[in-house]
Amino acid sequence: MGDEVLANLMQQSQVFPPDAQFAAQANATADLYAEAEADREGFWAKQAGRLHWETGWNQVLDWSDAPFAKWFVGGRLNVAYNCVDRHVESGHGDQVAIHWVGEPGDTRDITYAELKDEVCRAANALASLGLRAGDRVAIQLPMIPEAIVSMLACARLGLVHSVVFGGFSPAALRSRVDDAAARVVITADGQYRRGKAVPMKAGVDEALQGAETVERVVVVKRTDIDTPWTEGRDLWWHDLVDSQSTEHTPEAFDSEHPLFILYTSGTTGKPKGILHTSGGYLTQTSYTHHVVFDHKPGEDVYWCTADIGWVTGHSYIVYGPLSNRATQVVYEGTPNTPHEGRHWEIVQNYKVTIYYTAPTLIRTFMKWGEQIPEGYDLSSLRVLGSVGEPINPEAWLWYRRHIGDGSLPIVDTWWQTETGAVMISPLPGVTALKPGSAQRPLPGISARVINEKGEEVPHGSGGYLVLDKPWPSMLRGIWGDEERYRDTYWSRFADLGFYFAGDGAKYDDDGDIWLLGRVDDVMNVSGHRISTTEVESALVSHPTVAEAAVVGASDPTTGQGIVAFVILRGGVAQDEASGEEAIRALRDHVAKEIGPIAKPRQIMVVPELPKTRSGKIMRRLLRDVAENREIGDVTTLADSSVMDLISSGLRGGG
Ligand code: 6R9
Repeated sequence: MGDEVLANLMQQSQVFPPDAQFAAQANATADLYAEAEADREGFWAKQAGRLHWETGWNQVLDWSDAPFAKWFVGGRLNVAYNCVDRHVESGHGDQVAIHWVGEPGDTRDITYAELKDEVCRAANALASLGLRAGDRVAIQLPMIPEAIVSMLACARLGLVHSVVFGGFSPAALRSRVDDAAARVVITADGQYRRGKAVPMKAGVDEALQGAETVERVVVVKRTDIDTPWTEGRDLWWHDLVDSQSTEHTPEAFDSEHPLFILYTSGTTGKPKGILHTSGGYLTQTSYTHHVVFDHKPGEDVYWCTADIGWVTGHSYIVYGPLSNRATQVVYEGTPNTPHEGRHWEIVQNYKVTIYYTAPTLIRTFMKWGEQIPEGYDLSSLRVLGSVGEPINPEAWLWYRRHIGDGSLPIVDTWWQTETGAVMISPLPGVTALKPGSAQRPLPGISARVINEKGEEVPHGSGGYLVLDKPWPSMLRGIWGDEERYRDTYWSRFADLGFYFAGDGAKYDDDGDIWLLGRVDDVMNVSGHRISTTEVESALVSHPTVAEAAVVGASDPTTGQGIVAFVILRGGVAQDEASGEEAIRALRDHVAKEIGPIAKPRQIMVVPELPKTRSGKIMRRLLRDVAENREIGDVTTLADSSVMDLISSGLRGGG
């Protein structure tokens, strides 16, 4: 069954060959695959040539101390110089780097010349606090320009940033500050969220009580709310930074100099500080942003809707796009403030050409209805992207039809905090697209789907996704925990030396890769492996369902039983559709789409689903509901009240 489950969905899926006109101008060409295959290291060396190196490398890859990689050994560069100064020096200082849109409607356009000045001022400011290369700086900021400036100022000085998502709790911030022994924290007085100014600095103060490593807290003034203050420790950004010189000479650092730590969220236990370094990371983020999004500097207007608090924001708002001299939109707020057309209004106003978002948001847009985007001129768009979880074919097709004019390429990009940059994705203009499949490892990347024994599975079958060759932007470890690094990623297939991604995947008959979700999200029902994603896809393909989350709940007879939580589309009356009749129809629909074995044991209609800040559904919490347990830790939820809403709805509605 495990091998059959997606067959139905895959059979139905259509294939969309690239448009000839698009292909003719595309950055990517089909021969990149063969070129990289023939000489992988040579290929990456060529991509590293996209950057400015102060000193060239003498070895492309040193894998002798595997799983600890060194890329571009002996090379020296300054990451911030590559993202900012060199564009000014090449005569593009007047090009807008950032079209910033605040949630309340305030805006700022920042050119590369202005960005350079700001980054230099901030670097001088941080240096004046006594910070030295290698020191750690924690950053908890809303999506304001200072967030990007802070990251670049750190990179310029060789300081290691650790960005903590703006919505994270004081406890989550504290554990990250302690783990990295941060000397400075950069934050804001408050942030705008759904039309309201909410405090941020107060939470930081709570987090830092007794935090011994933190000497200074730098505070950006974003709102008008009252801000608690610790004299001698706290400094306003405008007092510290604005008066600094705009001159700052960037120092070149070793290619393997640490660039940032980013903690992965959503797992139980101590968060893992994923460590990334400079040369290899910037090479792969730059190259992938260029080929995967077909980005043309000076022509495109790019918009990645992620938050800088997660890896997509690091790689595809800051380092990839800026190293490629992108003009990009950065939006501070939520997609429905003040109205559900906010994103499309921004696309229309700034003539956005490349739009990169997450499936969860696409399904939210579906829920709001296509009449919302229909009210705007989206004709500037030419490439759409998706990241964060498997995109169900239904959402893919909606995205293409209602946002992409029925014709735009959609790149479904698979990667992880750990991989640093996109690993598996179609190439626009090259790949014939299949809705729901991430398709092929990018040129220069090697991935396989293998079974328990480490053997590659045949086409048409599923197994574990592994990365069998090192790549430039791979994590260099878990901060301060070498053992955990080896255990987590390299122990499962230790004999083979493969990196285990933690995702299940399968090959279709053409050898294209379909991601099936985390392996811990794979259910086992009567000995059959069924992916939560497959059942969710089937549910969402029913006209009454907007969004679905599926968990395997322990079952005395079948091992696990399938429990589904569904949000109904706007316009479908809750009581009518949650009636027995409608639920039976949904169960039958799943049986029809996948097979009777995939019929959910139980379907519950809910108003919301519990999600992390990066948009991933927290199935762990839904399993608690499905198994009638007390609900576990909710601190990594984007909105911690969601679980109350779900539980009370179920108690009320039965
Ligand atoms: C970039 C990012 C990583 C996990 C990963 C996988 C899931 C991300 C996906 C996808 C299917 C895609 N994931 N992109 N699954 N198709 N296009 O999301 O990083 O937050 O570390 O999450 O997200 O399960 O293992 P991160």
